[in-house]
Amino acid sequence: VPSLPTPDLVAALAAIVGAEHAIVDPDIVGSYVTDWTGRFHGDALAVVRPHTVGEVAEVVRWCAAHGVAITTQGGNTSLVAGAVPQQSVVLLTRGLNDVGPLDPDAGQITVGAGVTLAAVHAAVAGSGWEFGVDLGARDTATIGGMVATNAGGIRVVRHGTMRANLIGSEAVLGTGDVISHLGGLAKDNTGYELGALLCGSEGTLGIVTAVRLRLVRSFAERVVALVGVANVAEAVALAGHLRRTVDSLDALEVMVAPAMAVVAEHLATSAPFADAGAVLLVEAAADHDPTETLAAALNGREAIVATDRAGRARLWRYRESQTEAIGRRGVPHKLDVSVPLAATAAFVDDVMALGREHSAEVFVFGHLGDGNLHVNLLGPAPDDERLDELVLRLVASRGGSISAEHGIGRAKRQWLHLNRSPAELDAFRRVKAALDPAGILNPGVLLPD
Ligand code: FAD
Ligand code: 2HG
Ligand code: ZN
Repeated sequence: VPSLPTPDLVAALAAIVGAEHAIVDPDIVGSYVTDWTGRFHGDALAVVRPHTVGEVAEVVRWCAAHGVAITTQGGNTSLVAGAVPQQSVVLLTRGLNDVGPLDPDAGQITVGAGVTLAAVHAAVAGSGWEFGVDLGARDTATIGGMVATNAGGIRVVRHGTMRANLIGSEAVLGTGDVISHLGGLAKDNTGYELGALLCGSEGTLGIVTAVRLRLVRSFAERVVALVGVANVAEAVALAGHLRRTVDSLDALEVMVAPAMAVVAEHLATSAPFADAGAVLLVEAAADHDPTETLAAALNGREAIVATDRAGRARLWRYRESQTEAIGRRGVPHKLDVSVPLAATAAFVDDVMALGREHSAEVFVFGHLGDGNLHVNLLGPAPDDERLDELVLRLVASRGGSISAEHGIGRAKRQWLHLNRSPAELDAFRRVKAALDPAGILNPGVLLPD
């Protein structure tokens, strides 16, 4: 692999995508080599912006033939440094931005991989359908990146992750071959589900160029409630009760007290439920106002409730501003984990104790309905991973996953063995070798060396 863009590389990319989309200006290239948190930095040979699947395939074929690595980048909102290049060409997918049309009877839409999540929501708004996946980075994260990471977000408790909402896909494999399955049949058992394999593959098997999304019916009425509880154990118990009794449950999030305090400070407001050990954010959505159903399930607990759009958004700010609030305070180490619900309360206690022992600030929040906690550590230097290691080993020892939704990226691949057996890792490598025989797609991401 060349360490500088060679004239051959530049000329080849320019011939495929046009000179204005084959970028080697160091100032522009330099703006694509750092991750969203500012913790991880890389370097790139060039940036290439294809606008069609054909252009993507030609770029991949040229790079495979010449041993040049490609790092695919959508919105670069990865929280595990998955889109940070290392001596590679950054392939930007944002030019793959076709949208629609929406099939109103099937409840499906085909979109380009570079379309942002917010643009998908906007495209289906008012149709009676919605896209069932939503997350805080919606204005920047792309659909291709979300497939590649099998993104989760705030509606998984009702609609599942990207994998459950993907009905077909088109992608360019590491060979340059195009696989396309966008027909949108709800039932189609004709062999391997390659789209599902691409979900969570983090750009290591193929570059997703377009997807066919399954939509869910939209609901006219929504209610959001913030509920303070004494501690995480009570939060887990209440979450279970809500999942059993509220059929319109749409989101079930948690903020443990220090995380709530930091976001309240960031929003220049006081934390609701000042004495609470944790706060739940609950949303229900139905055809008829679900407030009474939710109130009955909360059974007299004190709650702050909003049904109008602005009021709901005000309550969501306590949850959705967590990432920004912590990022303003320092460069975080992000550990996105899931533990069995029964182990959640003890896990949080243990993580807090580890933080105290290592003089680190620990902020815990996340998608409690899915057993997914975001552990953010502030204090350790960007390259000091001792505390990360202790937390991830604790997760694994309690039967949890070291990555619930953000993926492995560059940040966690040294710990993948905590969750995956040698036989599984061997199977991963054989799949990789079959679909990307030259090993040019996202080397250094997901798979350990
Ligand atoms: P990138 O960051 O550009 O890339 C992510 C990975 O996918 C990389 O490995 C990249 O190489 C690969 N990739 C990108 N596009 C393609 C493609 N077309 N084909 C193949 N590989 C590709 N994540 C959640 O799951 N749930 C959340 O609730 C959530 N909330 C977030 C909130 C904030 C404020 C932020 C900053 C991030 C959040 N994330 C969340 C993480 C992030 O938004 C998701 O991982 C998202 O799926 C990344 O999309 P992206 O387009 O930015 O991908
Ligand atoms: C969220 O759920 C995101 O808000 C980001 O997944 C989590 O910042 C984080 O750690
Ligand atoms: Zn999350």
